[in-house]
Amino acid sequence: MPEWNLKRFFGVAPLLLLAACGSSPQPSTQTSSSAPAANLPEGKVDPATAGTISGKVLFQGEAPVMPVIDMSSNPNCERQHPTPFRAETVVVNPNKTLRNVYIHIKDGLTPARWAPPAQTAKLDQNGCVYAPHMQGILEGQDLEILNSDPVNHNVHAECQKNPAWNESQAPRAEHKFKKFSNEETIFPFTCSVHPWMRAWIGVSKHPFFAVTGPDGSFRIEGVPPGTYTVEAIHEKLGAKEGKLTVAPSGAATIEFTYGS
Ligand SMILES: [Cu+2]
Repeated sequence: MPEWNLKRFFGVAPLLLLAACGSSPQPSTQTSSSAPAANLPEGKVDPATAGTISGKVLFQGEAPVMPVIDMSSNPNCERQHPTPFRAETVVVNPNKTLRNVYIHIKDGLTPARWAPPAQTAKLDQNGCVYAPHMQGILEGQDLEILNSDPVNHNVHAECQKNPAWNESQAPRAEHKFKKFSNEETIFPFTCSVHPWMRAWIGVSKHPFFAVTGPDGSFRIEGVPPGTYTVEAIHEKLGAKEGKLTVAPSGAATIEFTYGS
């Protein structure tokens, strides 16, 4: 399971990222904070006062049954899935929580320029499925795109706040390295060869984001004390937000509830 953590910033681990494949893109949702970047102070975390934001994304009602993806048009894709692969547009975990929800601080942070981590984020194409299905990256962070498959893919970054691009990638070709300079939550990656392939990326100005995993929980470490608007964004079920206050060295919690 790919995992990106914020060790560089906070010395603690973190974020849950999961692989999958989905369908039906939604319009991008743009976050609010926008300040001229060049003159901003460098973002720093003071470990003496930093706190955490954690919580869960719940799902009420009957979990939708995702369709099995028909990969019969390409046996090299199909044979990589011994059991039928289902779309992961809406993934409800066994504990009635929702996976692949992008959570971020939408508002309330002191404007700052956060340096991207040296660590690359990764997006793989494996079994003709993008993995991870949903992830967050920082503005300016390298996104390393792999094709682990024996087939051609065509990676299409369908951004709106960043220049969109569409490039083929041959089987086990050299990895692509891409950056996104503008905050954008969230936009899809598609593949022009395999219409079922879809991943989502949230580009953040700051490192305070997470993605819910197989237990529906999330945790954001190293948060400066303050009062924040926290937003949850699901690719199909949309955005929700809530407010909370992180006390010095405090642990704030928040829950979001979606339903069918
Ligand atoms: Cu493809």
